[in-house]
Amino acid sequence: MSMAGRLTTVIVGFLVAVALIVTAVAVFLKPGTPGGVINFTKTQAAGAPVNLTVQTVGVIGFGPHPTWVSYLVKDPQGKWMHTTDWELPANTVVHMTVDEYDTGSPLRNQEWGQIQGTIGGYEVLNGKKISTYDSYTGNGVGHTFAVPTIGLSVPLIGVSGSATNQCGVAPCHFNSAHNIITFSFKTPKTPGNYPWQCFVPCGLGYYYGNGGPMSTQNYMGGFLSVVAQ
Ligand SMILES: [Cu+2]
Repeated sequence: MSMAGRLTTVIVGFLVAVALIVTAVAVFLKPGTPGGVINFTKTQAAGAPVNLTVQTVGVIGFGPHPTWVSYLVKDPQGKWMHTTDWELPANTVVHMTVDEYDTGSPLRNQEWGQIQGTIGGYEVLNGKKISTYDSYTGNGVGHTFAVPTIGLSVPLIGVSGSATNQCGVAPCHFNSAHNIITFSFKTPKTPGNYPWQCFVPCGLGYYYGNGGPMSTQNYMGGFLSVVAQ
């Protein structure tokens, strides 16, 4: 092969490699589309705690309802997925982290400001333990993470509405205004589908705020699919 031919082969090979890498990175960064269940039962030894990381966003920015509020979840490979059905082992501690990117407001029902059903009865808000949150102070509450059948209810504190670095398209990252909320809870002993939801009527533009994302799978509610170990 001539020098020019070899050079062309090397350049074409290099460009193909770059294109493959760029595509792989783009696919990884783009959130997964809804559907199916994200399985958290295989990433740790039986009986070991599960680490579950989710984010709440004020505007999802893509898909059939780009203006809706939503939850996203980080799958065991570290990719953000737009799926709210999570498979978890029964009778197991879940260490949950919520990256909260939405603004908040005073709660219609102050009961939702109580942290209930977590191990120790508290959540950790940006490194500080709290057992209740007065939504008339600070930035108010954006959403709650609640599993009524196991008595779990955790307020997710909003970010400042005047922050200039609001997240516009999910998945959001720490360069946007956010709060980090952590807490732990134990999954039930009995396998089954346990519904979880947000109780803050955050479906803006819908009747009493309870339509749209509040009543649609993969936005403000989903299931803990609890399976035997
Ligand atoms: Cu909500």
